[in-house]
Amino acid sequence: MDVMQPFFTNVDFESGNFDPCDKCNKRFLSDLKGCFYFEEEFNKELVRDDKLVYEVSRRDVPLLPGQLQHCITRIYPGTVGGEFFKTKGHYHKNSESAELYLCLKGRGILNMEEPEGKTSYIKMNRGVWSYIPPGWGHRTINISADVLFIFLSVWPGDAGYDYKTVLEKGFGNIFVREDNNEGFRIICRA
Ligand code: S6P
Ligand code: ZN
Repeated sequence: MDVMQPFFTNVDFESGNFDPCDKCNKRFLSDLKGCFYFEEEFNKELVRDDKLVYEVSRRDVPLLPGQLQHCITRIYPGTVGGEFFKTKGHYHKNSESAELYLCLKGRGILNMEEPEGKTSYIKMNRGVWSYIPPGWGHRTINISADVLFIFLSVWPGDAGYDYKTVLEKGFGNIFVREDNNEGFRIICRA
């Protein structure tokens, strides 16, 4: 039987550079259709400039129980009508799969929601290591006006993704910029 070889990745905490990178996914505004609260602003922004919103860099790890998927996500600063740039967000298909997020740089929010509608969020800055329990949908948000938000994730090999539920139901809490550019406020959709 073939034995899987140990391996490592070089991670630059400042830039989020991930080397070697087996899969690098770039998500542009056009990939986030239906994710932002201010739809009219989203459409206008898209015509102006289909900006890069975030990038995910990962190694190839078998999608099997016992394996650990891991990656780096870099979310750029920006807003759509005041709502901060964010990831698409997902539940894990295997709802028994938890996940860990460690913030390396910047200021962000880990926004979570579970199927009954309970909501929770954690403020992330360098050194904050957050635990997403099984069953919670999750999405991350860059709340800085000018700095990348970079975090590292680790999750079970067989977790899988469910993007559909988040796209159809959305999340209850929407994070928007305060007028003074310093912080955020929350719009509750429910
Ligand atoms: C995977 C983990 C992260 C996200 C990444 C992008 O379980 O939660 O690696 O995939 O932050 O977010 P999304 O919602 O586009 O997959
Ligand atoms: Zn996840």
